[in-house]
Order: sequence, then structure tokens, then C-alpha cells
Amino acid sequence: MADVIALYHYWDSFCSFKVRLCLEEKGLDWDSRNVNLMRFENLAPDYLKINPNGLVPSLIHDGHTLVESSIINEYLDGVFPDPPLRPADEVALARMRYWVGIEEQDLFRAVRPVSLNLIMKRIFQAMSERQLDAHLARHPKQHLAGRLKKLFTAPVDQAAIDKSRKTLRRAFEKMDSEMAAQPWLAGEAYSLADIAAAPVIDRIGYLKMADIWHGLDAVQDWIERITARPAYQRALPKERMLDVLDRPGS
Ligand SMILES: N[C@@H](CCC(=O)N[C@@H](CS)C(=O)NCC(=O)O)C(=O)O
Repeated sequence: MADVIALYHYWDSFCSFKVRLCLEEKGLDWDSRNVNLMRFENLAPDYLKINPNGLVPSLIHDGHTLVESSIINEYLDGVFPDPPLRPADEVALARMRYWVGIEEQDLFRAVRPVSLNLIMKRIFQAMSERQLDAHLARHPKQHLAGRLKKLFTAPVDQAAIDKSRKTLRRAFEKMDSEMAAQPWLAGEAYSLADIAAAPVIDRIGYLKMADIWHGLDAVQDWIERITARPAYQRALPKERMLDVLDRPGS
């Protein structure tokens, strides 16, 4: 019987995108179990049984539940080694893990304030106060509702966006120096390090902030090669958070 892989994910979440990309690179069949973060489905009791952290993604394979996108991707590469997405060479493997760490710590963290200000605030500020209150009344952790309302209704924080842009620029500059000498982040082959950067590249492009990598020729060339991969195209978000603005009342 074929292996059954179920991915609990949200189309427009970076960590989910990372795992979809790994699944697609390996040509694996996977069942899509959508967890709608905008509707707080990640905090529903049934989902908390799968992932007590209330975060996506989670993957179930062969009865085993895995959480944490980088760990899931290493697991998938171990269990389905073809094509390999981790270098065999130990030094290159260490470099791959170094970059995955930088992506989680610096890139993902820096993109969050940008997404809050340019995506979440747009969505919630398009609602009337009554609609927002009704929406937040469905939040399973009601003690957080007041804080979320304040966060979503605050004006766009340009200083936070600018700070994120600087962090992102510095990280892409480091990548540019690395890739002046080699085609991919961990060396000669496309790896989980390139995969972990892809969702951030997508989000920056989607938010029309691609000037962040202006003048970084090696990075621009790498981005073109990453985004041209058929697996990248298949893993892209099929729905974006901002799509709700085109569907009033949803
Ligand atoms: N380190 C975790 C982070 C997972 C994570 O933060 N997921 C976000 C989406 S990218 C989430 O589920 N957020 C929901 C929330 O914070 O309520 C991983 O890599 O899987």
C-alpha cells in the first residue's frame, strides 16, 4: 500500500510552504488538510491533539506525527531520499543547517512584522468594529482577544517595516557573498537550505519589496533559479490571506 502522507497546513504560511516544497521536490503524493489560521483553526481542540503548540505545519506519515518544519523536512529527506535534499558531505550538511537556522531566526522573524503591518492590518482594518469584535469573539483564547484587537487596529508601523527591511537586506547580502562562489546555499546542489528561503522570497516578491535584493546579482540569479523550479510553482500558496479582501463577507 502506498505511504499516506497528510500535511496539516495553511496555504499562506511560510513554514507550511517550506514543507510543501520538500514534498513536491520529491514528487510525493500528500493529502492536504487545511488549517485556516485566520479562523483560528490551529487552536481548535482537535488540532491541538495533533500539534499541542497550535502551529502549522504538522505532518502525519505512517501513523507518526511530526511537527516543526525543518525537522519535518529532514525526516522526509531521510525516509524518501530520492532526490536527496541534504548534502552527503558533512561540511556541506553543517552549512545547510547553518542557513536553515539563519532563515528561521532572521528571515522568518523579520518578515513577521512586515506581514502584520502590510497584510493582517489591511484585512482587519477593512472590517467594521462590529465585524472585528465578532471575529475575535471566536478566538479560543479569549484573554488574548483584547490584545489582538489593539494590535490589528494600530496604525501601520513604518519603523518596524524599515527595521525588518534592514535585517532582510543584511541576510541577503550574506547569502550573496556565499553564492558568489557556489550555485546554492549549501554548495553544489539545491538543498533544504534553499527550500527554507523560498517562502520568504515569495512573500517579499508578493509584497512588491524585491528592491531588498537590488544590486545583489548572485542572489537575484539564485532567486530566478529557485522560482523557476516546477516544484516551487506547485508548492506556491493557492490562496493568499489578502484574497479575503476580494470576497467581502467571507
Ligand atoms: N518553528 C515552527 C514555527 C511554526 C509557526 O510559527 N507557524 C505559524 C505559521 S508560519 C503559525 O502556525 N502561526 C499561528 C499562530 O501563531 O497562531 C516551524 O518551523 O514549524
